[in-house]
Amino acid sequence: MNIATVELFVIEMPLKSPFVTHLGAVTVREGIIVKVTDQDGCSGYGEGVAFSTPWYTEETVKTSMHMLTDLLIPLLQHNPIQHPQQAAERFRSVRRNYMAKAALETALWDLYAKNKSQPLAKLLGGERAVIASGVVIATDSIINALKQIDSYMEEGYQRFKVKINPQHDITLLKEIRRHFPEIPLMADANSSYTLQDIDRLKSLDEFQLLMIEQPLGVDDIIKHAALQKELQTPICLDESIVTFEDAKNAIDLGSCKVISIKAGRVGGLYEAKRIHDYCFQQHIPVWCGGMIEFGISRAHNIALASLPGFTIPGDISASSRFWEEDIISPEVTVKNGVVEVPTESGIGFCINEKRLNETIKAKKVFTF
Ligand code: OSB
Ligand code: MG
Repeated sequence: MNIATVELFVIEMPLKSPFVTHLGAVTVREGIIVKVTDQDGCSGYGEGVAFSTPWYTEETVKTSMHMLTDLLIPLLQHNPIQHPQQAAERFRSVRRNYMAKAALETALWDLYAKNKSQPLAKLLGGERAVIASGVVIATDSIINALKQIDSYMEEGYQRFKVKINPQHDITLLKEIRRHFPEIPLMADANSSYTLQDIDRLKSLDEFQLLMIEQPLGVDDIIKHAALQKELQTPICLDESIVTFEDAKNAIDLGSCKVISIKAGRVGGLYEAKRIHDYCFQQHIPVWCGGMIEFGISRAHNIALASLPGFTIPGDISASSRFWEEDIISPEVTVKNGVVEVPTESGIGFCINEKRLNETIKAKKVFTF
């Protein structure tokens, strides 16, 4: 891979409506777009999915920019790589900082696939022509949750996820089940419970949730194993799984029955695929998580979710779920509950340059 330049763009866009969890509200999304261009003028794109503040993981836009600028991009300069996997392996000399790594690594995958004239989905081993689409409802108002479910049902979404916490769970789920007894429903706790809440968590079994996502500590796998033994509802881990080893340990210990895979959370597509492959072999279903992302990361998610082990609809919604206008063209759309996997090479979407330019706050260029 003959890299000529790497460009970083810090971008910012308001959400159509606030995304509310017990950890706070996201109203404006900052992100990083990585553009890697080779000596033939071909470009690959990646997206850094860390937030402005460290509410979901420890990374932020600023820490990602530091890692990319001062450590990760220099690891590629003067020492070319042949394949994106080599970048993933080389980045192991930098501890953690998975979202920063994924921003650059995913751009390399797009470029590599384009150079091979192959859809990224195919290159990763994807087999699906379409992927099932789910959507997240993140509001502290029960009325709004019901209204949102109603309108997302009309848009055809196949699976609904609500954010819960010990102050906002039983009443919310009761009301949802009263209005929508049959919908495929799950709940994401974003680590808001402890083992002391075990009776409360057990009482959620009556709502026939597909799964409960990350009920306990962000880096716990031990207590989740104890909890899973007591719950009928399958536990899905999100925050706790940041490496292949975490996924293996969680499965071996019985800490979860499902895993949400996010390329950003695990350092890129190479690690995401390794986790997928292990889960597939162990008959642990996986689904692709979301990060309130822009179109580039969304496109990478679509490619990843085309792999055979992604048997549960993920948090891959339409561009219009969050944005007035996305930075890719065409935008991601959901029709009859599915998103089409592009057949063009790379991520299979073009950049909406006009929209991207409107959103850029800062820019850095690195020449090789
Ligand atoms: O916990 O899955 C999560 C968004 C940002 C950070 C963490 C999470 C989420 C979501 C997915 O719930 C939202 C989406 O992009 O659809
Ligand atoms: Mg989650």
